[in-house]
Amino acid sequence: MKLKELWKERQQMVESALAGELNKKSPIDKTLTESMEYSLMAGGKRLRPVLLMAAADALGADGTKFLKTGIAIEMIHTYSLIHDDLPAMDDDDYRRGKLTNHKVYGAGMATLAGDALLTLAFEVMLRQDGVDADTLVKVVREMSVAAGPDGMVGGQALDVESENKQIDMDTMRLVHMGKTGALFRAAIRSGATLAGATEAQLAALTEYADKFGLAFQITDDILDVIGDEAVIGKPVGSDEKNHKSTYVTLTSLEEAKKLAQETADEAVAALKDFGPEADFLRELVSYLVDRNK
Ligand code: GRG
Repeated sequence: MKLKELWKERQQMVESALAGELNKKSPIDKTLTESMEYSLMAGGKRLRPVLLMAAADALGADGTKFLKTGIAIEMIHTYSLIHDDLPAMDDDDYRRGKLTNHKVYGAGMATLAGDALLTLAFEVMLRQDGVDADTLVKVVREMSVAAGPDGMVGGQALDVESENKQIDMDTMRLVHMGKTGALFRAAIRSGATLAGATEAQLAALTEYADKFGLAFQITDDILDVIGDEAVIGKPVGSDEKNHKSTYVTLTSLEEAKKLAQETADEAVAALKDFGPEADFLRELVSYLVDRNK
């Protein structure tokens, strides 16, 4: 099956499984459920669950068996977006093409919707069937470390502290490794762990994940600039919303494009010992670097 078809098929599985989790609830508070559903079902790319399943596929397993863990990581990701958009953080009005959660439900309810998605994610994860308890504990640990102070929240905190400051490349890398990289890494390592990866396979897939995260971030920075130039004619490096340092502002547009391609090639090279079962992972990283939104 071609990349786009497989991605679409898996995305649809994620959509149904997420909807199923929310429908099951007979909630204490209906508005909270609505607010969670509003952001969760707002049509993200579902990249993290798709990666989780693809990592398991790469080891010859059927990745769809691990859909439950996939939707759990999507819940963690959605929580982070809701909180990132809050007035106390980025104060954004739009996300995934819709008004942000706090614009619709208020900052208090949006905070709670994020909290609820984060905690629900761990309960859902523990309902992953077909794996032994030791494996499940490893996955839960992987996810908690990735989402917490040594991962996503740590990266976000460093980002908040770096606002309106000139930061160097090392600090920016630390921000991205936490904010963006940690969940990609957890998605791929969890999929691999669920599928029974050996130490060597896990190490290779971790290398792929880290290169994937970096290539994704550099591309995001490039698209930010290209989008601004195309839409409002701003010159490169002039996005002063938060005086943010990006791969483009710290190097140049050309350098950033080169780095994104090199990093994507390194991600593919990390999979050299895998067979055709890993083709989806190989194609996905190239597709993301070449994307235009
Ligand atoms: C509030 C704890 C906390 C963390 C926030 C995710 C995040 C950290 C901030 C969002 C801002 C941002 C642009 C982060 C960098 C990359 C990123 C996570 C982009 C969004 O991911 P996609 O493209 O989004 O997978 P969709 O909507 O497709 O799911």
